[in-house]
Amino acid sequence: MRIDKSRLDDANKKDEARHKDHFDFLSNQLTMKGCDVESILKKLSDFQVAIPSWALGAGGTRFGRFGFQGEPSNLEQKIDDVGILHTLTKTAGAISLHIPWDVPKDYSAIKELANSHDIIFDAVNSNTFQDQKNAKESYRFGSLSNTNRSVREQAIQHNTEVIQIGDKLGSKSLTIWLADGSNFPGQSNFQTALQHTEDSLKDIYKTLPNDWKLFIEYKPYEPNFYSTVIQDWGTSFMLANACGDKAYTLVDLGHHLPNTNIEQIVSTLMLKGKLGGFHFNDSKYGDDDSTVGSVKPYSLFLIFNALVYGMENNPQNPYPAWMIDASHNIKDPLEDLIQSLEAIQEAYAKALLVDQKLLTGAQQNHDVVKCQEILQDAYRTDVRPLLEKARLESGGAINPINAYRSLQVRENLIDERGTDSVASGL
Ligand code: LRH
Ligand code: MN
Ligand code: MN
Repeated sequence: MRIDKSRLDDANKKDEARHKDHFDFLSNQLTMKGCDVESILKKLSDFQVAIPSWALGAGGTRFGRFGFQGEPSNLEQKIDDVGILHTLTKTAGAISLHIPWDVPKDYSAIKELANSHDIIFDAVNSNTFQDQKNAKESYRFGSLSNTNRSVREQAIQHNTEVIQIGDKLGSKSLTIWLADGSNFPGQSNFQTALQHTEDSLKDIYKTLPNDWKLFIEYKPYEPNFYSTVIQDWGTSFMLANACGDKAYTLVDLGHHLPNTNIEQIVSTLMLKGKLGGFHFNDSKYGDDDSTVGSVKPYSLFLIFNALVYGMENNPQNPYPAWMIDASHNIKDPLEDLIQSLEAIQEAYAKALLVDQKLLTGAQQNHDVVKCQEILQDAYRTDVRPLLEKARLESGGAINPINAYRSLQVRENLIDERGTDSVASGL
């Protein structure tokens, strides 16, 4: 289904007067403080976040999965769903595919479909954490780190095939996340596992087209519960350096032990020009993959403050690839993604309000109180009217959740796809 522009305009009419009132008030306040509102609006509309093809259906846990009616059951329907998100939010202009969950059958038809929704193909993701049908070797004891050469070769080969698939779609990056590790002390030799991983990554890197990037994702635990080969940003950074200039670290917000200072990691990586990609989600305990900003919105703001600083001051770092990596066990996945997109834009807008010059001055004067005041003044500002304005000017919805509900998008999807469609993925 596609959202009809005139119906969206009608939905917006209900919110228009309130929006104008709120925006005018905020815009005056910000202008009086010396903010350039127009430039903030432009940055907000330019900010696009890729939607992972695996987040469009209901996720699950090892204890069970509760399906969601009207889920997309093929790649075409997933792209249509991202189209819906993009029409409403104007922030979801890209999709990220996981291979082999979402291998296109007809490449030109898929590209045409994505194009018709104004969607591009962001990073492609390889999967060596599950055994694939008819595969010769098993990843039970690891993939790129496996002690068995033919398992490593199969995993390397899979990654080069993923690059070829991405290349046909216009993707420009490959994300590798390895589940490799061990479950029990003594099971694996840390040095051998790391060396094999580095050698395998270098083999994959050799096959990367010149204008591509390789993103190396890290994670401290799960599915392995004793050790993970690429457990932290330092290991990823080291491996990226060993591969070369086109290799970068990818930060997934859920892949840190509790209370890790992620904004500091972001700053270090950007200073060294090695922050390549970003996976947004939120968590209370571990890799919970909850809605972005639902648990720790202040942390998200502090991370964005580091990102904005890096984007403005670190020309050595490429513009990062943004993606949501979340899973929705009980919510409507599309509503959840709309909430995530809103939280991302909100944290970004707040970070853009931080007066960096004033902050640097306060830091140099060791005025600790002032430093905190500057950050919290930005954080406490209700920036939602800015988001509404940016969306409205790009042709989206003033309030995407309200529009989604009043246009009965889910009901229409259920009519089209039925009540028991099932999405592929986790
Ligand atoms: C691992 C991860 C990684 C995978 C995705 C499905 O936890 O974050 O990015 O590709 O989840
Ligand atoms: Mn991830
Ligand atoms: Mn994860």
